[in-house]
Amino acid sequence: MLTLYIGNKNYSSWSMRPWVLMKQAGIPFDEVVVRFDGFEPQSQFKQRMAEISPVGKVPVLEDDGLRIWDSLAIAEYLAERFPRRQLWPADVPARALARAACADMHSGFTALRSHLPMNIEASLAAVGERVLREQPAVVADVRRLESLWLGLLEAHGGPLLFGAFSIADAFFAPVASRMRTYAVPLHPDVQRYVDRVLALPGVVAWVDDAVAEHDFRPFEEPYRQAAP
Ligand SMILES: N[C@@H](CCC(=O)N[C@@H](CS)C(=O)NCC(=O)O)C(=O)O
Repeated sequence: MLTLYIGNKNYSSWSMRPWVLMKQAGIPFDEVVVRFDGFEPQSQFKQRMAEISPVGKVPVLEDDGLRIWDSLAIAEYLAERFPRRQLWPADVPARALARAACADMHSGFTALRSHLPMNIEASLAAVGERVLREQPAVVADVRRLESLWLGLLEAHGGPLLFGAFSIADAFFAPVASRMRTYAVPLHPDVQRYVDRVLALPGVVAWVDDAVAEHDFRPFEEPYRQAAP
């Protein structure tokens, strides 16, 4: 049995990716939530994660004693372990582009990630409007995402980035959630893609759990002062 170690569902965008991937692909697993109480070395989170991962971060996937850290490595492992689930596109060029898109998300879009952190239960339209007004780098990230998604949707005919659900959609699911939280205005076709991602059963299941968490973590909250 697979075990996935994750952080708080409301905040942990990196945990969301493999969790959604496995749920959506029908891969059974147990989850262990390691609650965020801070990322200082003395925090319970870091002390617990130090026992599980060499980098002390979530997510970590455990399979029969093997522990894999890092969301992208986990996705690659799952694709190899469950080849029939076709987690990557079957076509070689499409697969290469799907990997490029995931790697891009994994290492890029830093302005968007830092100014619009994932906060599933929150509705922060006014913050989104202000950030887009004051942070040209965030606008540039959103525009680049739009053009990446539009190009892939057009090339593969939708409804998801590579036609059927793939790792790429799981990797962009936290971004789709940010678009909703911060009410980011989007090209209509991009908005439809975001809505489709947010309606995937695996994403809905994660969002439902996140909303039920009721675990306000001040250090993850640059924009809200107190629990709703
Ligand atoms: N590149 C890593 C990033 C993992 C990551 O940064 N996870 C956050 C939670 S969403 C974390 O554990 N942070 C703890 C820390 O920064 O010490 C991945 O893709 O898994």
